Amino acid sequence: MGMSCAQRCIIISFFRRCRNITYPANLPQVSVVFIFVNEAPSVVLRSMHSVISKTPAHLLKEIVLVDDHSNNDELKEKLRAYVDEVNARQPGFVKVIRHQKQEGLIRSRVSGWRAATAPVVALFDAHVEFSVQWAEPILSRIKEDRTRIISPSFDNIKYDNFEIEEYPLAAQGFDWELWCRYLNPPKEWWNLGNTTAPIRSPALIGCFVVDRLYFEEIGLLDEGMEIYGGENVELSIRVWQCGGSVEVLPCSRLAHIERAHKPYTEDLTAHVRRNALRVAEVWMDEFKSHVYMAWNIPIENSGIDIGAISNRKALRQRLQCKGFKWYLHNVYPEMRLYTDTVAYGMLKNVLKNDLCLDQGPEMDNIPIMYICHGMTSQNIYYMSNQQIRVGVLSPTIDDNDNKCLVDVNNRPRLIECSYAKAKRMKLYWLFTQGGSIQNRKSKRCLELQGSPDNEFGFQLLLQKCTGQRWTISNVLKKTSSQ
Ligand SMILES: *[C@@H]1O[C@H](CO)[C@@H](O)[C@H](O)[C@H]1NC(C)=O
Ligand SMILES: *[C@@H]1O[C@H](CO)[C@@H](O)[C@H](O)[C@H]1NC(C)=O
Ligand SMILES: [Mn+2]
Repeated sequence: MGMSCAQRCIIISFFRRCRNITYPANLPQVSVVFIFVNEAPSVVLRSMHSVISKTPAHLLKEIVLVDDHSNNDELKEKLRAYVDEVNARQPGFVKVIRHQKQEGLIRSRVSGWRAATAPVVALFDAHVEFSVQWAEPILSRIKEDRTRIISPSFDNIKYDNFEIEEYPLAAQGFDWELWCRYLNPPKEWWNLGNTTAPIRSPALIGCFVVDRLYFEEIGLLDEGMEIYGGENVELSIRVWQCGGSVEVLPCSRLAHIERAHKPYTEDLTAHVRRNALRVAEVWMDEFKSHVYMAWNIPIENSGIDIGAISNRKALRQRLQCKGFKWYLHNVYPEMRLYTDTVAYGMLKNVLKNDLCLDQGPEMDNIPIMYICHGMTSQNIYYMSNQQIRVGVLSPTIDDNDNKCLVDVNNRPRLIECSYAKAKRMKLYWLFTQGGSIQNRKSKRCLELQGSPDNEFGFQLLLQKCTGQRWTISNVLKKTSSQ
């Protein structure tokens, strides 16, 4: 991530201003929980050293280490030696929880919380480095209002050389697959002209600090989630919809190693997807379709077992939470909505059922037919305004717009929808399930030319309609070509 001079200047000046803020003397104590599985021992030790040296001793009640069933013996030995040494000076200061079987990140966070005893609990990864005064701003915000859940501002520690790379100030959010992402801080925050002011945040990217008892009242984390992902989004939506708030503090900085390989499994995608569907089903009301659309899976009979969600639904009922529409409108207005989707999924020509319309090489803007794999380059969305959108669902208004299929001089091309619309290009298509795809203005049809014997021999083209037919995986409402 590159950074302009302007951003560097902001960082330098807010550090100076942050140092100038004084915090109340009687702040609540914090328990810092580190979760890990097969982390390098030096990295866990570094995180512990760092929190001890950067937190005033009277504020740091204890450190809780949660080892989610690591199979690394060196890790166990080295940690034991260090923990014994610290505890010899300060009995009980470091608590170690070892899971007898792997519980995943989500239940590991909850077991760290269960072991914690301070009024405030910080739930962090074990590959972080703290900066001076990371704790004071957070503890004073929570002391003022215990329903605030708080994230420090993140910098990156490069995993290969441990250099710290400063990141610009950001709020935290997610896309429609519910992967987390950084967001530009909201307009109201910029308008304050105070770079040390708290940044209202739609979500948390993962590490957070919370009042210990409030966290329980609000329902901890969704322990029905497995392995990794989605829990941070679920917590954030829940806290907002049920009366609390989430914020990022510019004056509390944490550097975090963005690892090349996450633990647990090679590919976390299936776990994130399952957990995301739980969030969609419990919290997102009529907008849950967006999560299914983004993952390109059917809403009914998705074939994915998301486990029981009745407890989480009962929690929502008990806490009398607001709806997701309220959240989108009031907390995450940057999110793009796709409520006018008519059909979505993979788009196939009946001539050749194993090829799918695909956005092709990212920079080309030329759609192709490619072996069906169902990943985001083959996400197709047919909208009620008769646009055909191709590729990943653009999550927020600050991201590039979606690409639309356009007839450009008789050739199929992909062009940003808003641009194509502004330039009055040919971006509207008549289509019903199992029918042709015909451009409304040029009257040409999207068709294949080539031999069915050679799977790569097919060309995608626009031509005088010969009656070729197309199907899309999921139809949401009755398709209309009026
Ligand atoms: C720091 O605080 C002092 C006294 O409150 C004030 O005079 C000074 O301008 C402040 N400095 C900055 C950089 O904000
Ligand atoms: C800026 O925000 C900080 C942190 O909330 C606050 O202490 C300070 O008073 C604010 N400064 C101004 C000029 O409002
Ligand atoms: Mn991490």
